[in-house]
Amino acid sequence: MYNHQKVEPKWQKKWEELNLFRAEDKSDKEKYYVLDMFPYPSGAGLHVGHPEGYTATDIFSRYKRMKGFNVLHPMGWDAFGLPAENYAIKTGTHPNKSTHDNIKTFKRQIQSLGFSYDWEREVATCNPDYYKWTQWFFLFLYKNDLAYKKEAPVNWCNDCKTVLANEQVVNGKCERCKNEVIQKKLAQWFFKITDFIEDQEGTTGLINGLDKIDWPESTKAMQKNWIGKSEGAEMGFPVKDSNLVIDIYTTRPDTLFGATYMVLSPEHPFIDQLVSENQIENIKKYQKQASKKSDLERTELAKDKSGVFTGSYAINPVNKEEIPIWISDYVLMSYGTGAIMAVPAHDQRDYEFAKKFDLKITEVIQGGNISKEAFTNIENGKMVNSDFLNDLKPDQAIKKMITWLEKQEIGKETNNYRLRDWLISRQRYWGAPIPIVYDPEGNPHPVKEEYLPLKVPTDVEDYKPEGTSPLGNSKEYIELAEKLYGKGWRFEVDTMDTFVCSSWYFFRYCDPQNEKEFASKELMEKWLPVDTYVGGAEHTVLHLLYSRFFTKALHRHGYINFDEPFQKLIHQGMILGEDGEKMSKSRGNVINPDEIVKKHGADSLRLYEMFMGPFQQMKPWSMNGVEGVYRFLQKIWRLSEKEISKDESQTPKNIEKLIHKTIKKVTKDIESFDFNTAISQMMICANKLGKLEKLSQESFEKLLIILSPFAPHMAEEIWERLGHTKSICLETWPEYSEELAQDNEVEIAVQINGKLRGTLSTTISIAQDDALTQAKELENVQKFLENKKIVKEIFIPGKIVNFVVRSEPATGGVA
Ligand code: ANZ
Repeated sequence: MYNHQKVEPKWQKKWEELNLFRAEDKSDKEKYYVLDMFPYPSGAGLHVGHPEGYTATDIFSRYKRMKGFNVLHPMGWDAFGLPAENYAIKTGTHPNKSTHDNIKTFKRQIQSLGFSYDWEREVATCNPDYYKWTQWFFLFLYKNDLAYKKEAPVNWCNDCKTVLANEQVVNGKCERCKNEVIQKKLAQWFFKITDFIEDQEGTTGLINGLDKIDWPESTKAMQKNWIGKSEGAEMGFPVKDSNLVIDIYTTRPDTLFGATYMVLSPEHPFIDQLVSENQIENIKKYQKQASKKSDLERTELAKDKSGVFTGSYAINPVNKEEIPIWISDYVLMSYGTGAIMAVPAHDQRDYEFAKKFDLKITEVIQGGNISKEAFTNIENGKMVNSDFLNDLKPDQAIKKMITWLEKQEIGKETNNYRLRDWLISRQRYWGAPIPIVYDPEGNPHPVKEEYLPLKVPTDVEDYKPEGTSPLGNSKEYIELAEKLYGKGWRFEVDTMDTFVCSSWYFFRYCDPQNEKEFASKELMEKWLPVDTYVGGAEHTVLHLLYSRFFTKALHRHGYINFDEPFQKLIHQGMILGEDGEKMSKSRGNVINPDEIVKKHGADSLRLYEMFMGPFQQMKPWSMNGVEGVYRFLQKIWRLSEKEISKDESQTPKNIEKLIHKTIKKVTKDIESFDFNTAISQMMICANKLGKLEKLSQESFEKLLIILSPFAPHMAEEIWERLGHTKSICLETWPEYSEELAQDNEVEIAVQINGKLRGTLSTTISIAQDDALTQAKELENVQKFLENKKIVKEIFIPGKIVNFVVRSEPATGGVA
């Protein structure tokens, strides 16, 4: 009997002793970097979703090593973050302790699955020797004018008591705790990610870079959409009886003749100068109301329009018409210029606003019915009431108008983006401190590099943030600042968003012990970019965008010679509970991997997770499925107990063909991450081998080698029993012969008058005569041909034989 509880730890220990999975910095072999998204070591331990991705990359890494590559396959911990603090608040355990306890549990669980990580490269983002370099990155960006502090309305979560990046607000709610996010004005630190949207100084931008990487199209589309490039024009509208000029951004300069009023965002800086005496009260009241709403609420299409007239007018530069200037919350200060020209005939929001406040509507594109609604279809229609644009199509008119604006020097072609700079300061304890120090006048200065790491102070007892960071309560921190810089100097008390820590960990794996640099140029350029990156799809606009930004910043400043971090990206599909619902504690449908490992073994868990369905699709857990792969492994074990012959010439031809076919299928399927079909092919193969009296050693060993990335413990154990003294991991991946792997066995249906009467197992190339003869010999077919006359014989190669028959006239009498 195979005893997984004994065999699995035995091999895990051996692999570690032999250091088999170490990535060699110096090696003649071609490099290959296989990366997992490193986990956040939560208190709940590993769930079955983790091993899904990790098994896939493990199979792939083991396969690549056997194919002769020098594989870098590391693992680490994304270890700063809110839950550790919340846990500390609840239990009084210091976040450092609980985090390291959790890491220990995670590591034990991961190791119990036999993954082939190079543990010498392990990193944890909460360790000072790691976050020293996170702080270095902050300074690198700061010194290159890519990090700045700014007072701005920010997203504030009242539950987490911290600000959030735009990417962390989902439908107006906090991505983590689902609490409503409100707007607050605070001075915060930002990274200039927007500086990398377009190509610049030889570095491909965040948009164009997507064209050169092999990522799921849906993920690329989501990033593009998040960046939200919009092409249009910026132009100035002079204010009547004033020398103010209001700049607006529009994607539809073609509609300028239809601009019948203007709208400013309630936060627009010109408002005080525009508002007439009698409107001051109304405007103030309106501004106050608007400040309480989130951008999402304000821009909702369906919302009832509201606004106030300022009392001032602007001049439409193209027809010199005087148009009223309003304020309304549907115009955001954070987009474009914070002001718009309103074209009610061709923009639905403007239309509703104009209807509500009885403002003029001028049609400039013919084709709709503007007495009912705005005509927004840009493709069908022709310009009217637009002087030099008349009769043009809108897209032609856009170009012509831009030329006109540029010639008059009142406007120019401009792009706008939805992407904002990345807000990275957090008012929390358990994160990398921002390496900034303020002089007694309050001016910021970068902390000197020699003082890094600026450590998380240990004397903070109250982790609960009350709007300002808990680091502000540390005496230790104040003393250190005064010791290093002098009286009255204070460190910044905010910490960095944990996504900063995870934006560069794949660099550190290349050179994890380096004390002088975050990683040497030489080693980064040796290992990177990551060849295959596997992880969930939930980070499309967070981690995956931020990592690209960091890579591009390093590239622009000469640190590395590549500007995309992840060449190929694959998302695993989510594993649901047995009830088909998302696994959650409250539903009670969570599967604990430890229990599976104990009862069925790590190999069974690995195999099952790869067999349960297509890797990239969502799929429900099934305990029966686990039993199924468990039985398959038992079958493999029983094969090893059969008589095994070294005489290869005894192997039947069809078995030789089957082995080649299996190698081919498994090879191709691993390359394309179609692990489930690779496993079913190995199952077919094992079933056929199980029917033989005797196995040929060579055939069986080939099957074992290709099974070994999937079920490495059992493969090793059998390998050893077959008399090998070196690990199966050191074997070369078997080759297959294309000719032998050809699937040329077919089943031909034999019909009589279109009814199935038998099947013929034969080769695809069988000649018509032979097929007909063999078909007639089938017992059941003979029965139906009795006393019949064949009037027609039909043969479709590889598919069908059909006999059209008629009853024989009764025989007997002499004609
Ligand atoms: C005139 C116009 C006429 C517009 C028309 C649209 C249709 P995207 O595609 O998202 O970039 N806009 C500009 N700045 C705004 C702001 N700060 N808040 C709210 N709306 C703003 O949208 C650009 C369009 O959104 C701009 O083009 C402007 O309205 C509006 F038939 O200008 B348009």
